[in-house]
Formats: sequence, C-alpha cells, structure tokens
Amino acid sequence: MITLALSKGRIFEETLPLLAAAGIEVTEDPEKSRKLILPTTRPDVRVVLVRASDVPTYVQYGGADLGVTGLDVLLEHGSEGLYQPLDLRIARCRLSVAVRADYDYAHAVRQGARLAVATKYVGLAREFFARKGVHVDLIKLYGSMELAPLTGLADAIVDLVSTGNTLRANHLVEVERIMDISARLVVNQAALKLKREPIRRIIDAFASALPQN
Ligand code: PRT
Ligand code: MG
Repeated sequence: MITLALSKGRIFEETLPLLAAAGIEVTEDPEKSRKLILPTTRPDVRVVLVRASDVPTYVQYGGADLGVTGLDVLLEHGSEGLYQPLDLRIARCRLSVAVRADYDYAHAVRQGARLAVATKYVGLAREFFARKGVHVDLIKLYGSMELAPLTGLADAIVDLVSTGNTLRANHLVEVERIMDISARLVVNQAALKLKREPIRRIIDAFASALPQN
C-alpha cells in the first residue's frame, strides 16, 4: 500500500491532474465526505487528508509514504528525513513583506527602526530580516495575518501573496518579495527504499505531467 498525504483545498485540487497522469483517481470528494482516508481507483494507493502544515510531519515519520506540500511549509518545518524529488509547479505564490499603505517601510528600515512583524512563518521571517540587518520583534500568528497592521498589532506582516487581492482589500501593500513558492513532492526516505518501484513510477508520472510555465 502507498499512502499519499495531501491537504484539502488548492493542494488537493491542483494535485488531481498529476495523479491522473499516474493513473490514479480519487474516488471521493473531500469537500463532501468527512473521511480522512480516501480510496483511489488503484487498490494499492490511498490518500490521507491532513492539515497543510502537517504534511511534512506525516511523511517524515512514515504516516504517509509521500506528500505534497508548499515550499513555505517545508522550509519552515525543516526537511530532515525527506527526499524532495520534484518541484510540482502548482499552488504557486510568493512569500512577501507587506505593510499598511500609509506606512513608510523604506524610511523605517533606513532609520534602523525596530519593526514588529506578524507572521505564521517565524523562521523564514527571522532569517530574511537577519540577512538584511533589520531588527525585528516577531509575533507568531496562525491566520488572518492581514489584520495585524490594521489593528496596530504589528508594523508589517510576512505572508503568502498570489493575486494580491487580499492585500488590496485590506489596504496593505507588498514592499518586499522574499521568495517564490510552489508545491513540492516529498517522499519518506525509508519508503523510497522499501517501495522503490511503485514510488518511482508515481514520481515519473508526476514529472511527465508538470505544468509547463
Ligand atoms: O487554510 P488552512 O489554515 O487550513 O491551511 P493553509 O492556509 O496552510 O492551507 P492552504 O490550502 O490555504 O495553503 C496550502 C499551500 O498553498 C500553502 O502552503 C502555499 O504553499 C500554497 N498557496 C498558494 C497559498 C496561496 N497560494 C495563497 N494565496 N497559500 C495561501 N494563500 C493565502 C495567503 O496566505 C493570503 O491569505 O491566500 C491569501 C492571498 O491570496 P491573494 O490571491 O489574495 O493574493
Ligand atoms: Mg489557507
């Protein structure tokens, strides 16, 4: 049995065409079903649904043989014990710094001000500002980062941006792009040895079906 860990929402949706290329069809809709283990048209392949931030943990400890996870989640979690054979080029976005439209970020940085930064990505944010030589107080949040500058909780946020609509709707502006993000295939290293052939076939099928641009 091969177990693939996915999260509901965009990762699940955007992985479906890659699974199809591997001849795997998920036979139940996770938005309708309450099941956390979904069967597929291949009797030897099943999908487990976990929180996006839990995918690396499941794969690392062998709760799943492979998984699809954002580079953001992977870098923040660490990739110990994970083989990363493919950039899947799906669920693309960027990790950015954003502030209120009326906040002069460049000035604050020039002045050497200490910035309060709210984010779910404390590790990535710490690394980014340290490299820039900017002093920050990091405030860990689990969601709705956009609210932090509006309420005075923080001067800036570090969050994912794709269309920019969420920032615009909240009168925030992107002032730095930290890195481009896409989803990665991660594989448990022990599973790769024990189930080499079937896992290889899935990796190769995914590779042949990646979005082109
Ligand atoms: O939502 P939940 O708390 O359950 O978990 P999650 O937010 O970790 O999962 P999910 O499904 O939202 O995101 C899974 C992965 O998709 C992330 O880890 C990213 O790698 C990737 N991804 C791609 C995104 C986005 N694009 C994205 N736009 N993840 C989140 N967003 C959010 C962003 O945080 C912001 O709130 O969408 C909003 C911005 O979108 P725009 O289009 O308005 O700019
Ligand atoms: Mg989300």
